Amino acid sequence: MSRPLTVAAAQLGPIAKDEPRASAVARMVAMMEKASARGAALVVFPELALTTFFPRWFMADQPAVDAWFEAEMPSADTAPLFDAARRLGIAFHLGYAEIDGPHRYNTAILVGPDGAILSKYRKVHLPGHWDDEPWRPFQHLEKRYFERGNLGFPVVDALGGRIGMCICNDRRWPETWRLMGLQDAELVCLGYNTPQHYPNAPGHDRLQDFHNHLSMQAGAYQNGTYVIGAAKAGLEEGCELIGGSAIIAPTGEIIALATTRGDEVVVADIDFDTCREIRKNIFDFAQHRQPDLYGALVDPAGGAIRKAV
Ligand code: ING
Repeated sequence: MSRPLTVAAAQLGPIAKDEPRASAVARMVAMMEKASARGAALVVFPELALTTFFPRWFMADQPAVDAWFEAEMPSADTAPLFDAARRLGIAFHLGYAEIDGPHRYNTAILVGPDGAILSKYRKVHLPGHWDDEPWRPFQHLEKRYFERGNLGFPVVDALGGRIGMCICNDRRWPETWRLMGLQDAELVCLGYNTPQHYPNAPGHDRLQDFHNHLSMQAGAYQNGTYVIGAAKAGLEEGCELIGGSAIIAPTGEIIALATTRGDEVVVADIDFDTCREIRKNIFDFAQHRQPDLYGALVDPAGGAIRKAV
């Protein structure tokens, strides 16, 4: 049998520091309408999609930091997204900065076509640094502003398939993908804000787009899952962010690709059953994995295997 679904990646162009949430939300609703008109039943938005990528600035004052976070979801500013979901009968994935009591997370949610929150994920692999490093043309203070996610990597039954989520830097770590693959994920939704220039590796500017797709395509292929990756892209407050939003098949092939660095919707028809072509062959986990030999992968010491070599 086949389990078809039409899906969309909704890439956002730059969001200015002083752009109100309502403006970003209006842009996203317009893209939901475009995606719906093209038959999409799910739209994936970027990481921290409601505001500019604020971790690029050092802020000592916690109230100034908290102004970039959402204390409730939905709120008056974000309710139009949930209203559009119900009006259009379309699900969406949204990345945002979450306050949960004394805790702060880089969060993503999956919302159903009835506006119900079906799943929540909090970013586990937080890149960047903790303290003010003014030598950088722009900083990356996710380790300062967010706590490590505490919800694991949930995979839920939704829209006829098994859907997982991750966020940005998570996609670079194979553990992210395998933890969802072990839960039989058939679609992974993710958003990202990835600067073209990475101050720690100035020679890597030319590699950012390649590493973006390499990470998502490898994750898709090695776990037999579709991937929808949506960028916040373009020149945002002086920082050039890559685009390359893409929809990727379980074979690792890119089946839809954004070609601009602005607001852009790309759509593809998927079939969750296609995942079986991978997961019942070269990546049949039950047949071929050797987990009794993988202990070093979760050894907190980490270095044990080096001593063994
Ligand atoms: N952004 C970047 C990412 O992982 C980064 C951080 C860029 C890490 C380049 C390493 C190299 O795509 C976020 N938000 O994680």
